[in-house]
Amino acid sequence: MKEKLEALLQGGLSELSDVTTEESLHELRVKYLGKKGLLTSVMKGLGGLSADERPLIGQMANVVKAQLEERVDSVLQDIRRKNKEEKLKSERLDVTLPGRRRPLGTKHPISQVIEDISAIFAGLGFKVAEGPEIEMDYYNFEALNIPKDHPARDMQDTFFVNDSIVLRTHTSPVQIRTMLKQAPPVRIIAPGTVYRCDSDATHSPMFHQIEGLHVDKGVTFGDLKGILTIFVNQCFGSGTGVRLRPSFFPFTEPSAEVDIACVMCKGKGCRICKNTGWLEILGAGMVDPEVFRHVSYDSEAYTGFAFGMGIERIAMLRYGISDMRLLFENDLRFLSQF
Ligand code: 2NL
Repeated sequence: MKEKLEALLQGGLSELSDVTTEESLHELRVKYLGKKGLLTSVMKGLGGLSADERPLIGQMANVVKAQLEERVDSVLQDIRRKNKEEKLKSERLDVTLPGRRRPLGTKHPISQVIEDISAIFAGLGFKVAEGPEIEMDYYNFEALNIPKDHPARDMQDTFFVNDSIVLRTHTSPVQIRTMLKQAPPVRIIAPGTVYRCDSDATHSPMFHQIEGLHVDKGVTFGDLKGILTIFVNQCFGSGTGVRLRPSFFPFTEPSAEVDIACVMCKGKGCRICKNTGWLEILGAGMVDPEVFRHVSYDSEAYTGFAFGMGIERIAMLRYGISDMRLLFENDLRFLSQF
């Protein structure tokens, strides 16, 4: 029995030295020290021993048991320590690594141009005014002296919500609303989205405009020309040529169309300016007394100038964009260039 116990101890110790997991350690403990384990089955032989051998072997069995238990405990500590070390190693985190950068967005070229133009006019004392995009026919047409038989009033050109409500076709109704709310002097610009029932390579059914209005005592056509010249020089570069041509709008009298020297060829003539050397960028004029009558301004006491320009056209000239549709497709390859 002594030999059996010794063999059991050696076998146990050697098996324990190869154990690497808590599960297999548990299996070994059961195999050697469990209720139906190897040590128990050796102990069952105690009954067959003589009275003087029994205590000696019994004591020896207790020592073997204690040694195996001690070893099981220390192997368990080793396994747990090793597992913890590995876990810490695999979860190691370098807090000094730089973070992942999110790509930054950019402003849409239309927004950029609206902001830049607004800033130029802010410097000239103009306040920004806004109004609804769904507008009364009265503010969009009637108050602006646009007669009932005018082509702009046709279903072909205007989006009608119903008989008396339209999607605004220009931002002029914002200025009408402003004049109805406040007495002169008025010095505002009205940037915003407008709608026309038209869609092809050069027309979008939704586009953007900035209009300006200045009403006070003694405002002249010379003031209009002065303000527009300053604007053109700040927007397209100082020294940019400006010319006014006579024109007609129902809401201004006299009216003019404003050209700038071609930004591409500087007036020499090219494809962009169709060899004229000039680019039309806005319309303007002195506010028609009929408009003042609709907002109850005294046209004997007050005069005013107004102007309007399309943002898309200015953005295209400024950034060299050839097709207006690019501005509305929201293709990031295009938009991220600005
Ligand atoms: C153009 C021409 C223009 C106006 C807009 C205006 C507004 C009021 C009274 C009088 Cl409330 N006029 N606006 C005046 C002249 C021209 O726009 O070609 N726009 C793209």
